Amino acid sequence: MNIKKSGFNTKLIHAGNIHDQFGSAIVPIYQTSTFSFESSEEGAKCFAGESDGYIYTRIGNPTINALERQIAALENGFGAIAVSSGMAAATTIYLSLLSTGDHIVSTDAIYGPARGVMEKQFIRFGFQSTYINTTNIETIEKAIRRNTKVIYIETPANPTMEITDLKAVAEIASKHGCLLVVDNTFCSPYLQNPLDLGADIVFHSMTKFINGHADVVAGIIITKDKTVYSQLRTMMIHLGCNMDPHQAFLVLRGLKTLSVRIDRAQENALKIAEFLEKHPKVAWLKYPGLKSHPQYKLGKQQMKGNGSMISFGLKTGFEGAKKLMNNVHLALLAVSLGGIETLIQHPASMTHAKVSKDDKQKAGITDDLIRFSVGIEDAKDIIEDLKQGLEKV
Ligand code: LCS
Repeated sequence: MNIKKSGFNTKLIHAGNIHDQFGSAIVPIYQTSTFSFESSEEGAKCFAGESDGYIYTRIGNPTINALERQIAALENGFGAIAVSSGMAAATTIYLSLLSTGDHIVSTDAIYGPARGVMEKQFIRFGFQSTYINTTNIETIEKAIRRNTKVIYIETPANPTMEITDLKAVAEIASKHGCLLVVDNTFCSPYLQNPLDLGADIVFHSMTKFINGHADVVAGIIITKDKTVYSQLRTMMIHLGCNMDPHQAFLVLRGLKTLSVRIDRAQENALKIAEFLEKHPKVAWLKYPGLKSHPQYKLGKQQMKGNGSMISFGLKTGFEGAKKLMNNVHLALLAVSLGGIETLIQHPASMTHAKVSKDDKQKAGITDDLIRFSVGIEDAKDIIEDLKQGLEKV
């Protein structure tokens, strides 16, 4: 059977599998740091790239490679590089694609540290960055400079839920000779495939939907072509931000149920978004599944589902948000997202706390914004929890 031609769910169950001497149904954990060679000649061939035998786990490992093959298949990419976290994916990409004096244009409302590392750390290496609202395509084109090498998009954006038109940005990137990088964490490969829309590189914090069980921190980068793949893999090996085999095993296990988890979570999310939007204490709400979302139509075109992330604000602002967060019991007051459990958090004081007040304001990360990651519990219980919490506001 040609797994590349099979459906998404079949790929989820079978794409990464290996055929070992025991007929293992599931990819085992090859918990070894190094691999022995049959002979010195064979060892030399492995190092010369003339044999694909394993050498050392930082460079490659059967459990990790199984996960890489599987995610590359799900994103329709040439290959994938598993790394220790989503931030390791972002920094490996920055360090691989940028040299001193190069410039990047990026979505302003991205995961806080992915912006912070550029503006506060990599500025020392001469990397330049401009953060803008990428929902406005003209703004992107205006921000491009002679030295712009990369356009970096997060859609839907964390935490504003704004959606950027990937096809339109891909056209601009290609016109200006830039590489398009997309952080696809909020969708997972089940809901959005940026490489099919023209992106060059996609990455995920697998800590979120892909693993989905709030027990692993991990990341992965997928590329459309071989040259960029080799460049990124070499950087990962040199930085040493490889994944661990046990981590890969857990992600492989979580991944198998990606579609059933997301189907359930987004079914819940729609009910919760409808409940919140009608609630008299709610001032505004952004959820891609509701017509009130400013890019509702675009979301329907480029995403295969609405996802399970909601952002909203109360009429009582930050004071009300604090009261709600302190009075929900089922939803955990915690950062992270995309897991089986419902989470609530306050981006302005938590995930995006280090973004300056001014930049937060410009990016729409307002003080009243509450981010809600809907889990797979019963929707009625999550709604009941919110209802009683809102009564205390
Ligand atoms: N990209 C996005 C969109 C994220 O939401 C995160 C983490 C990362 C990259 C970084 O991934 P990590 O290194 O944590 O695996 N987002 C978090 C959040 O919103 N709350 O806690 C972590």
